[in-house]
Amino acid sequence: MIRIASRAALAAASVLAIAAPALAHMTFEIDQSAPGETFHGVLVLPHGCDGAPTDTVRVTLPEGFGDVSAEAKEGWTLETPGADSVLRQIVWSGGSVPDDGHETFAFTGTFAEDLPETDIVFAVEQMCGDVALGWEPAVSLGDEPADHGHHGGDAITVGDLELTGAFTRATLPNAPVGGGYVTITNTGEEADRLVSAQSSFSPDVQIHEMAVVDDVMQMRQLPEGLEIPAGETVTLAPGGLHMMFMNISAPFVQGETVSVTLVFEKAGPVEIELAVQAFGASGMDTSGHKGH
Ligand SMILES: [Cu+2]
Repeated sequence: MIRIASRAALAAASVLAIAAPALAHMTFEIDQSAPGETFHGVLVLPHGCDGAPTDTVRVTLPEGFGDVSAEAKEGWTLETPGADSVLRQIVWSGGSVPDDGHETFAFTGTFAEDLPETDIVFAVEQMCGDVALGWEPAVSLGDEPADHGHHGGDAITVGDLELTGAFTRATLPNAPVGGGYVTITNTGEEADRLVSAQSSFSPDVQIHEMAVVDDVMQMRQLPEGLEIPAGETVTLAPGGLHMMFMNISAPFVQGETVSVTLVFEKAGPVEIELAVQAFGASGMDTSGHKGH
């Protein structure tokens, strides 16, 4: 079904776009709402997929978000869910946003009256050909601002290393792989190195980077591990460096945790708990992997 948003909504989106800062992450222009309220969501593309232009933006709507319409964009095909659709997604496809273009994608809907006053996450998939990036912009339905930090609990310290914000994302029932993300700060005088990782969820947890090969961004294993330079912070995050749980033994379920032991050359082993966030982008976990 194709729907065209009102002229007023388009104008509002354009005005907001001018004020948009260059974002490192995809967030909503306005991320505050409340149960029972109508929400106008304006997403700003932070960048393309490491150089490649964006050709599809797919928003998976959370439970309790209804009466949805979306802004039609010239040069793009727009699909919005019908009233009885099982798959509740808004998809803009067939267009092109260059890597340095901060284009906006806007939609409107209403949050149900009975939703809790917490953060509501919209899973957004940004596709550039075969490559996908996953984003989880959140809207706060309470008094607290929406949390974009993926806080997975308190900081864990091992040797000179401090680990914070450990998380992963829920996987689909038959997904073969899952990702893992954490921020590692080296407060010491010497470089350390993440050499391996082990988890009961996977027989083979690898350390991956994103790299452009023949103009296509791919994930690839870092066989030598990952250096954590002295005095610096290294962030494993969707779209960049990450742990990759190969052949996972069970799906990652939102709200649960996945424990993993990271082994550092100098600091030694440390077990951390990855908080499982909402399902993000299935394409990111598979389409970027060539040769697994
Ligand atoms: Cu990977």
